[in-house]
Amino acid sequence: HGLTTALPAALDRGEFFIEYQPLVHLGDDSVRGAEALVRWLHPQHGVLGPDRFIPLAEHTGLIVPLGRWVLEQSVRQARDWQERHGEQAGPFRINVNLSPCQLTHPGLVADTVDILERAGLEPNSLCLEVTESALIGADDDLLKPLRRLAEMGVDIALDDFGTGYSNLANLRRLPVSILKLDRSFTRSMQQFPADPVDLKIVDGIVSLAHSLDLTVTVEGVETGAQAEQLKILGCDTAQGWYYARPGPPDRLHELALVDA
Ligand code: G
Ligand code: G
Ligand code: MN
Ligand code: NA
Repeated sequence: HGLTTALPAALDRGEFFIEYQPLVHLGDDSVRGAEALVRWLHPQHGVLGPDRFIPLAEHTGLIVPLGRWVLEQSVRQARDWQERHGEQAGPFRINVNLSPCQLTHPGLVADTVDILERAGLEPNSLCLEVTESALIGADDDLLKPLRRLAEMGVDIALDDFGTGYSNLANLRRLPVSILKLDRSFTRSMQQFPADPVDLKIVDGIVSLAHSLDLTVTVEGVETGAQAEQLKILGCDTAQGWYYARPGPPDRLHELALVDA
C-alpha cells in the first residue's frame, strides 16, 4: 500500500498537522477546551483524515511516534492558549486520542510525564481519549498505565461510548472520569420529537455517569435543538459543528474563544 510506505517519511517531513475542535460547557456555552484531531497533508492526495491513515499507522507501529508527536504538539498548544487566556473559567483543557497500541507501549506514562513537564502543562489540563472497544475485557496490565496517569490527575475519557458492548458495571473498574457519548445518540435527537427510547437511554446514561462521578460529553452536536435537548438531559460538555468545525489553532482566537 502506497500510503503505508509513505508514512514514516511523512512524519520526518512534517506532513502531519493538527486541527482543534472546541469543547463547550453546556451550562453557559463557554469554551473550556478542545480536541486535537490529526490530518496528513499528502503531497499528491491533499489533506487526508485520520480514518485514512491511523489504521495503517497502527498496523505498522508508526502510531507510537506519531501519537507522541500529536501529544507533544497539542500539549504545547494548550499551554500557549492558557498563557493567553488566563483562567477565568478554570484552565483551558486539551483532549488527545490514544490508539490501543499506544496503551500497550511501555513508554506511555514516562513520555506523557515528560511532555507535560517540558511544556509546563498541569496533568489535570490533559484528557486522553480511549475508545470503549479498546478497554473491553481489558486486564489489569492494560489498565495499569491508565491508572498511573489518572492518579497523576490526567483525565481519561471513554470515547464513542454506547457503541461497544461494555457492561455498565464494568465502568467502576476503569480509571475513567469522562464519558464521550457517541454521535449516534446526538443524531437521534435531531428528529422532533426525539425518539423516546433514545431519550430514556441518554437520560439513564447521564444519571449513571453522574452517580459514578463521571462527566458526560456529547459529540456531533449539529443544531441548537440538539444542544438544548442534551442540556435538558443533563449532559455537561458538547462538541460539534453547531459550535465549530475542527480548525487550525488560530481559529480559536478568531472565534474569540481565547483572548488574543
Ligand atoms: O478528525 P475526524 O473527526 O475525522 O476523526 C476521526 C477519528 O480519528 C476520530 O474518531 C478520532 O478518534 C481519530 N483520531 C483523530 N486524531 C487522532 C490521533 O491523533 N490519534 C488517534 N489514535 N486517533 C485520532
Ligand atoms: O474521536 P472522534 O472520532 O469522536 O472524533 C470526532 C470526529 O467527529 C472527527 O472526525 C470530527 O471531524 C467529527 N465531527 C465533529 N463534530 C461533528 C459533527 O457535528 N457532526 C459530524 N457528523 N461529525 C463531527
Ligand atoms: Mn475522540
Ligand atoms: Na468519538
